Amino acid sequence: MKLFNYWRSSASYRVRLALSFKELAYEYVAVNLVKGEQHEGPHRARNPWGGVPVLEVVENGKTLQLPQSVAIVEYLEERYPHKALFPTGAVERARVRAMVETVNSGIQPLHNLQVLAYVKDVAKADSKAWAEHWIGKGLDALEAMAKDTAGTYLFGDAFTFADACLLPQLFGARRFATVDPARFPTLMRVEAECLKQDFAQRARPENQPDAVTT
Ligand SMILES: N[C@@H](CCC(=O)N[C@@H](CS)C(=O)NCC(=O)O)C(=O)O
Repeated sequence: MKLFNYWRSSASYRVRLALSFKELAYEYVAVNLVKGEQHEGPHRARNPWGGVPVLEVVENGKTLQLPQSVAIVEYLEERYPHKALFPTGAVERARVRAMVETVNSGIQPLHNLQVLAYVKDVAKADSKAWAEHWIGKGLDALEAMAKDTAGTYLFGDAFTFADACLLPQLFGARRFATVDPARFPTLMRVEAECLKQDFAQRARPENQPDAVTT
């Protein structure tokens, strides 16, 4: 498998966490979002939307490219069910998916690079205030949901896809806003727990080959 991704991309970080948790080997291919490589021809062919992550897999002898982190992680879960990222039980799975979507559709798209550029340059609005507003609203919702479901992790005592969305979202949030630990005590506790694990450390943005940390 090849993962086309970028060290600082939160959607890429979700997939790295899933791959690392399931102990699946992959080739890391960097797509530099700051240089705009996501919009260039070769990458557009992999993902017409023009973004990362994209997972390249071989199925029945054919090489395929899968975009969208949630679709990728659901594929990995079905293809490699060991070390499950979802609980058993329809209601339990729905609760995990609800937390995933709170991040995937309720927070991250609203502070993505292209959206912030549009808010600033076309809508002529304060993109920082915009990002802070939507991040705060989404994390408040996640904190409230987690209060009901959390054990060691966001849902019970096993790491799930919800946790693999939380870590990147907090990482992304801190680039734009102050994340007040007192406002999100459950999220902070779960994040600290996850980051004790080697698999999570391996997936962290600063530990990727294309990371720029200076
Ligand atoms: N829903 C998509 C979101 C992908 C996404 O927003 N990717 C960002 C990085 S986290 C990106 O490639 N942005 C490039 C750009 O905005 O130009 C997913 O989960 O894969």
